[in-house]
Amino acid sequence: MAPHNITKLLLDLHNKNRKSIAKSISLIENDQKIARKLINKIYKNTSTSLIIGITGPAGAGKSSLINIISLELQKLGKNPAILAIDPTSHISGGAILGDRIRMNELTNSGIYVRSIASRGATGAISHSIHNIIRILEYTEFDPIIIESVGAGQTEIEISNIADITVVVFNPNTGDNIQTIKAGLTEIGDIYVINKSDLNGSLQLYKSIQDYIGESKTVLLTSTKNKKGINKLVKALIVLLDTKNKLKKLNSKSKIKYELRDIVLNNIKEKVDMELKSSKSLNYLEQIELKKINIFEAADKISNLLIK
Ligand SMILES: Nc1nc2c(ncn2[C@@H]2O[C@H](COP(=O)(O)OP(=O)(O)O)[C@@H](O)[C@H]2O)c(=O)[nH]1
Ligand SMILES: [Mg+2]
Repeated sequence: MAPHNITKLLLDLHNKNRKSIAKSISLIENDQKIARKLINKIYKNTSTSLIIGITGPAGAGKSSLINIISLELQKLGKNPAILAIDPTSHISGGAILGDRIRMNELTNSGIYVRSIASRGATGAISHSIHNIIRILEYTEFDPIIIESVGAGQTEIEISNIADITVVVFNPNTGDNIQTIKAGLTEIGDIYVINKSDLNGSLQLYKSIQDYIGESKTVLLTSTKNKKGINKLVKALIVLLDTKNKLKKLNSKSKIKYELRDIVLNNIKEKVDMELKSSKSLNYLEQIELKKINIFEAADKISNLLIK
């Protein structure tokens, strides 16, 4: 992209032009070099919004909840944007339509909605997500709501990015205390048992409440019957207010997380390059011929990197 086009893009972004937001996000997803140029220009006006992460198993009702919550937050004067990370979708975007359609009623509301494909490549999404957030911060969306399937199913750990993490369960997907123990119980600020209109939800609610204890909010909701939504919105508003004050305190650990991610990515690129070098290919042959063992070769290649 020519420099004058970046200038134009920046100007459009400054004017909160929708197309320029979409274009910037696509750039971030597809062209790291230009993305970096763009982010450099806006960097000083970012880190300004609160991030709400909504995670939980597929089918729990995350998208349905976000649909309602974001409209409620808007009624209360907030200016939310939504990012849906879909681990099943590919760059072509076919598979993200499900979320698009369900979130359709949002399109006339002014709420910005975008699905991002989580690609297989390690770090790809976590690498771009911070910069996508920056674009939305620059265009003054706040809060930014991120939907992701958790935990461990996408390579990003949403709680490392979000200021507020909401974990959604439902009685349908066979969630029980066992699956719940597997990682999700540590990260939530709010726990939601959705589909309270279905059998088994109350039991699940009680066992999660027992397990989590009094320190965190546990709520029963139904997007179908519009039950429990008000309580959820209220809990979010309270957290948004408190986190706003705490945000400065938290930012160091978040910066460290992203910094580590960028450094790891840089190193990974170097490793991939080195493994393609003639020296490395030579070691590969020697390993195959059992002339050298794999650990010895790995040490030698590592030393090539460090020098
Ligand atoms: N019975 C019932 N179904 C719901 C409720 N909330 C969502 N669903 C349905 O559950 C399915 C998955 O919802 P979705 O929001 O896409 O879940 P996600 O995968 O977590 O984003 C959809 O068919 C929804 O219509 C609810 O409160 N009650
Ligand atoms: Mg969804």
